[in-house]
Amino acid sequence: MKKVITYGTFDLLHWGHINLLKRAKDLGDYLIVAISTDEFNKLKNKKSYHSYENRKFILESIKYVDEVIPEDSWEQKIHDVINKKVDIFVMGDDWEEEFDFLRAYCEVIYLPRTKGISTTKIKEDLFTLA
Ligand code: C2G
Repeated sequence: MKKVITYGTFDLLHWGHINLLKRAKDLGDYLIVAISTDEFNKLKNKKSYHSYENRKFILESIKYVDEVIPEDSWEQKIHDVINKKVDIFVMGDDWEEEFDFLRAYCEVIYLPRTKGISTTKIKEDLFTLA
């Protein structure tokens, strides 16, 4: 069984996220998503609209996702890859090269980001619509 892992906040879930999750799952048989906790979001200077619990609940309902774990530090990735016996680490290419150190432990694939949508764009568009 080929195991894939990816990390993110996944706030205000949109089709760009789904496109990432679908392509990540298509690379293997089992997809783990490490979703940023509210505390870790602070370290990323991100404030998500949905709480960790609700973002986890939403992600667990997606057919491409097999397991959701918390992401609460930058340092956990090697631990996760080893302990979860991950074969492929996947991220959108806005993170290109950032996680190449993981190549010592698993395959690293950066997938093209989906153009025209982002959580920031949703917030901005709604603000102007209000
Ligand atoms: N993404 C995408 N296309 C978009 C928007 C997002 O492919 N239009 C991808 C991102 O590249 C990322 C994933 O969807 O791989 C989740 O995006 P975010 O929730 O914004 O994740 P981020 O805050 O970048 O967190 O340790 C890694 C970090 O936790 C990544």
